[in-house]
Order: sequence, then structure tokens, then C-alpha cells
Amino acid sequence: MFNPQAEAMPVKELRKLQGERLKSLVRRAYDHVPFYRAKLDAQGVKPDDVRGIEDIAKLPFTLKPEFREQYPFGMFAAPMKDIVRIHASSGTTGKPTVVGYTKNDVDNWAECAARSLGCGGATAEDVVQVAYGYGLFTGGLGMHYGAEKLGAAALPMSSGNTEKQIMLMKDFGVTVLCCTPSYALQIAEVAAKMGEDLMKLPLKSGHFGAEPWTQAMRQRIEELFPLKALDIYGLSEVAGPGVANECLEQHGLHVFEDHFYPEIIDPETGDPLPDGQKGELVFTCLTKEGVPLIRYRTRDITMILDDGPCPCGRTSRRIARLMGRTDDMLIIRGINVFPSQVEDVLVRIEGVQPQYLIVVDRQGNLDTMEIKVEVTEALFSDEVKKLEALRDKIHHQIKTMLNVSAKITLVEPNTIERTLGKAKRVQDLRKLT
Ligand code: DLL
Repeated sequence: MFNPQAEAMPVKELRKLQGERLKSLVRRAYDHVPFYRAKLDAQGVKPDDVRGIEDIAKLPFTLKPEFREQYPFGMFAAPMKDIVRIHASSGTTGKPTVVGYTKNDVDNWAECAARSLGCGGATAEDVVQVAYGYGLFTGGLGMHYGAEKLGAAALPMSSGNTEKQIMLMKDFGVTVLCCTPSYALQIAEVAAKMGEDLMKLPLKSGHFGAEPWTQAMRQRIEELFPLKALDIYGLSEVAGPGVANECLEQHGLHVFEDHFYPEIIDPETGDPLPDGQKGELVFTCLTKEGVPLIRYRTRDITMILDDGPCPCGRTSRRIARLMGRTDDMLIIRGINVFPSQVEDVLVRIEGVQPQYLIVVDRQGNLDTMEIKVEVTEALFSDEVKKLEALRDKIHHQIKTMLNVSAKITLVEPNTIERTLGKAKRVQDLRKLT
């Protein structure tokens, strides 16, 4: 364990610590974020009403659209002089959700990412290849700081350039790999083409997440790499990677709950559900200063396991592998995409109808996204050159706004199936959940 004192803390002590931290969190949010003050006032809750962790159920939920409405800095509880890092994740339309971190926030996040790596047995001796994207996305920098905190050597590869990834993995004696599970499979495929035998490498653990994956994918990865494939979960609003990670038991992800308090609720009613029951995962960030988060509804579906303490000795609760989402967010090659973002782009382009279908598939190990778009009658009978220009324009706008390259197919008016109720905008052929 990276931090046995925190990770194996007796549960009673942990609950007490969580209660103390919740009290100061609510006070901080109430005093510094008008959004929270208004919400707490509307609910009739004052910071002094929070005496222990059991009072958490009195607090209002925070929703992603509310977060986004505060764009860019309305959720910040600390002045910009104390903010040392800004990340962002895609929102449901054009504007992203913005998170700011103080020095302490970055330290705590690095601590949790280091604990995640520790869950796979990594120590200061290890060389950690970080093949998550670096940038506004939290994957790269999150695991990078975690590796450094652990005292390991961080190799900041970012994603892509797969042949070089493989060359350095071999030449530098990489022992820990961090990337999306689909990218791990892609690395294996390229290695096979290069004639490299990955099974000869000194790899021991892999921390794969940022997108849904399955037990079958785990088995496949473990057949292709000589490592234990572990599930890592996180989200930018809460911190980034390292909110929870599987230990070597590979049975549920330990939530680092001295920082991130988990609840499972019924997504319809908002009522808390008992352990062992599937529902929506909600997080309260007990220590965050930059952007305090109270009962944030992640839209991710999972359950808190109820099968007793983990043999690894960590006392934190574990969540099951993520089982889907309550909304329509797609994750394409690790990038979050909402159909509403696609719609937002299309409605601004002349000549297209607001009728479209997003078809997601996986070819080999790579996600593909095709957007079928209806064009207007007038345009459809126009010359081919014009249609091609329109297709390129849509492709470019989607790439710019969503950061995803999509195949654009223009179709005749009235060819996309109309439904009586909610329009069906997505066809996901990947079968991942
Ligand atoms: O994906 C942070 C991250 C980076 C996690 C690297 C793990 C590794 P966001 O871009 O904000 O942050 O996306 C968060 O991705 O709400 C889930 O729907 C999904 N997700 C993340 N990890 C997993 C996982 C990062 N292990 C959203 N299994 C979350 C399934 C995951 N889905």
C-alpha cells in the first residue's frame, strides 16, 4: 500500500474523519460559492446542521448541467491566485465543465493516483508508461503526478505514436502501463505486426480505465501482456483518474473514500440505495478546495459491494465494475461525447436537417463513429462538389468541437427513421456493457 495509514484505517475512524471533512467542506462551499449557498438555503440546510457523515443525506445533489451553467469559474471556491491547474471535460453542448485545483488539490489527487498505482503493487522502483492523453483531459497528468508521488519514474508518452510506445516500453524496461483498455489492445496489435513479443517484457500491472470495458477484455489483455489488468475509475469533476482502483484481488474498485465519499442512489427518486444494489454513483469530494463538490451525480451506474472486507487489507468500500450510464454519454476512444453536442454542431450548419443518427462501432480495437446526416431537398439535388464541401465542413466542425474524427455520411431527406416518441439518435454496436 502506498499509504497504509489512510488505506487501512479502521472504518470507525474513517467515518469520523469523513464527518469532520464534510463539515468543513459544506462550510467552505457555503461561504465561497454562491451556487451552493443558494442551493443549501433553498433546502433549508445551514453548514452548522452538518455534524457527521450521516448528515450527508440532508444535502442537495449537484447535477452536471448545473455545473456547466457556472462556466467558466462559477464553481470555484478559491481565488485564482490559489488555483494552480485547470482541467476541463466535455459538457452536453459546446461549453466544457471546468475544474480548478489548488496546490493541496493537486497533492491530494496525486496521492490518490499513487495509491491507485500501489493497488497494483507499484513502488518507487517502477517505470510507469503514461499513455493516457495529456492536456485538458485529466488522464495523462493525473497518472503522471501519481507516478512521481510514488517515487516511480513517469514516462509521459501521451496516447498515439504506438510503435514508439512499444519501442520505449521494451528499451526502458517499463513495468506499469496506464492507458485506456482499447488502446492496450491496439498496442498489442501493433506489437504483433512489429514482431515484438510483449510477453517477454517485465510489465507487471496495467491501470486501464476512462471508458467502459469488460471481463472478456481483461482476459484478452492479460493473454497479450504479462501483467495484471486493473480497472481504474475517475472523472474530472471529482479529480481525474484515481478516484477508485482495483487491487490485485481484481474484485471491485477501492474508492479512496477519505477524499471521495461514494453513495448509490435510485436515479429516478434520488433515494439512497443499500450496498449490493445497483444505482447511480454520487460523489462528495471531502477535501477539495478549488471546486468543492457536494453529492455530485456522476450518471455512472454501479453498486457498492456488500461482501465484507477485502483480503488485501484496505478498509475502503469497493464499487463494482462500471455498468453503464443513466444518460446518453458515449465514450469514443476515451473521449466523452454527448449526442447533444453533435446536434449543437449540426444545427449551426446550413443545408442540413436536424435529423441524424450516430453509429458507433469497434473495428479491430478502435472505436469508430459515423454520423449520418439528412440534407435538405434542394442541396441533395445539387452538384456533388457542393455535397462534398458540406461533408468536409461537418467533419471539421465535429473535430474542432468534440475532438473526435467522425465519418460523415450525407443521406437523402426523410431516410432516417422517425420515431413517435424520443428520437433514437445513437446506434452503439460495440456491446460493452
Ligand atoms: O475519464 C478520468 C480517467 C482518466 C479515469 C484515466 C480513468 C483513467 P472524464 O473524461 O471526466 O474523466 O470521464 C469520466 O468516464 O463518468 C465514466 O463514465 C467514464 N469512466 C472513467 N473510468 C471508467 C472505468 C476520466 N474504469 C467518465 N470504467 C466517467 C468505465 C469509466 N467508465
